[in-house]
Amino acid sequence: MTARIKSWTDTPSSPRFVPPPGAIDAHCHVFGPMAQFPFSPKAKYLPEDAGPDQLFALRDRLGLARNVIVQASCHGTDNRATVHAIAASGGRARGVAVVDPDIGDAELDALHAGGIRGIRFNFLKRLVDDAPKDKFLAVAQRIVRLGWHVVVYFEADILAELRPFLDALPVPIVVDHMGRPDVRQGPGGPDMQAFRALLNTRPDIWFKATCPDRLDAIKDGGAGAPWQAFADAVAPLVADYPNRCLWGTDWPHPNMDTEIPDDGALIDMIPRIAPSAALQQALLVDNPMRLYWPEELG
Ligand code: 0GY
Repeated sequence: MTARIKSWTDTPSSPRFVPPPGAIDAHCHVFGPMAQFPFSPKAKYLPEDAGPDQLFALRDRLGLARNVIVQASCHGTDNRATVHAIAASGGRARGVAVVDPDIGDAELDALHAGGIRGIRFNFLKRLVDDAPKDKFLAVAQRIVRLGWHVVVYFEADILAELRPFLDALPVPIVVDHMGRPDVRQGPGGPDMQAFRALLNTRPDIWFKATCPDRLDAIKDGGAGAPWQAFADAVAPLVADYPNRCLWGTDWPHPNMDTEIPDDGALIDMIPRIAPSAALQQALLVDNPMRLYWPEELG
């Protein structure tokens, strides 16, 4: 393994946009600290420590209220760092785990008690060695009783191949970064059309309108911030599916060792994909509350 990567900035700009009260960062991670929570031997990248104190300081600085911490691939199926961060949040974080599909029911119950509300299936070959669909389906059956959902991370070029698997999932589905469409194709491009077709297959598929920095990167031919291609492609999706979208920073931006995004600029993207107060309230508060803190909604 090579040197540890630092993928975030310590000096984000101060955003102009003020999120509504109760706004939730529904896609972020923690790394370590490594001395306490070692990374997986199978990790494909080795990050510097990015622990809960840093995450919650950023939350406050950006005007956010809560976090949904998604287990990052560098921690494999050892969810201790994620659960530790949730415990440190004083009720202001919940999480999504990555589990060995053979996990026992008692361990699932313990994760629930620790604030986990979903499991993540990662199909990116650069991040994981294998993604066994049959085992994923079996463990998905076993989280039905907990009221959890699955978070699925895939790239647009395998969406067609994944459709039977997604159709068979017995719980709600949240798609990371909209399945990584090529936003430069525009809002009506083939990737967005395919993703909309997926959303139209069932009403319980949600998406994260996240990562302009990944999907509209300068190195891939994008203009960089202000990420206009992302705004053009994603705003219509949020407008058409206002009750199924989530938003997050993706801090500490795993693997973004070049073009590290400015978290303040990510906050200022929000009104460009959700221009009205009603859309902002749905994207940032009401939708993630329904998935992660439903008991508070009565
Ligand atoms: C993301 C994206 C990435 C990494 C991970 O678990 C992870 O390591 O999710 C990526 O490299 O695209 O959502 O954090």
